[in-house]
Amino acid sequence: MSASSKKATGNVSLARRAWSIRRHALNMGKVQGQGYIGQALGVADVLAVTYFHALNYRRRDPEWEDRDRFYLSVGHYAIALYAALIEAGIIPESEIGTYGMDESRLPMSGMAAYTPGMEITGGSLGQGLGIAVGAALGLKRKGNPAFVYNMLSDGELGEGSTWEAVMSAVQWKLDNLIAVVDFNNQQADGPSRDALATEPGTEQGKWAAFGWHAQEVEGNDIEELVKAFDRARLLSDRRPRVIICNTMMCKGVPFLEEREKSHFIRVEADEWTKALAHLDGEMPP
Ligand SMILES: Cc1ncc(C[n+]2csc(CCOP(=O)(O)OP(=O)(O)O)c2C)c(N)n1
Ligand SMILES: [Mg+2]
Repeated sequence: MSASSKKATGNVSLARRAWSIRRHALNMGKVQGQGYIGQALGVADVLAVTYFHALNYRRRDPEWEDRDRFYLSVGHYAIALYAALIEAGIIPESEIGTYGMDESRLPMSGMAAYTPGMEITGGSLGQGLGIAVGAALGLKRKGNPAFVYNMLSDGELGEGSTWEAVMSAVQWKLDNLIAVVDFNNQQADGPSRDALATEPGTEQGKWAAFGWHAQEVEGNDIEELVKAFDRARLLSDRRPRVIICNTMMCKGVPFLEEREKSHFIRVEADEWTKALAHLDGEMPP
């Protein structure tokens, strides 16, 4: 792990951060008995590296002008982002019990106006990267050194608007833009690769062919993620960058990992207890 990641995480390891993100997500899911828990468990390692290694932000001043922006395109991943924002100290842990309730700042589908640290309202899939392109261009023109990170899902790679944004980012030489794809190979109806195949070639090859600096990594391997995030940030050419993260839905809770379909899951009351007990038994140092 690099020195900068130690600075960002204090004495807490990134593995422990990811573990806590999973735990916060399960505790929120438990409130409603259902939700997009598979995504939160799957992307927890990526979010730990994002929030505790890569992003520059101020916990007590989430709107600090020079902060790096993190744009979540996938509104239904809100539970994952809330878990990261709770771990980052931007949302108090005491709000977990309000998840999905009327008047809560943590609605099941993310709303930027409700939640500190949630920069955009995603959910209409395929819009996030276009918003990120506009923001990256605006920051550049203002001379602001911040980076824009956009987390998008593999399902969003089937949207034409995503590829318009991909081309625009190259046109504008947005070297302050980093796309992070959560490639869990799942969509609402089944595997993404069955919905719109990438062949011939690979996902990485496709982004590279459009002119992006493209990396593909094991998205549940923290060391690999740290290296890829560092490389994306420190690159000295003027291309936008993408990190395609191959993740496993429900990662970290074996009996949920085995489920064939995890887009939206219902979990019995005793299973939440079982899932949390499993995590408790695996707490990293
Ligand atoms: C433009 C648009 N079309 C359709 C939907 C409905 N929808 C919500 S989630 C989802 C699945 C998209 O794939 P992905 O984000 O990869 O799903 P996951 O990995 O979370 O299962 C769809 C089609 C939407 N929100 N926006
Ligand atoms: Mg998916």
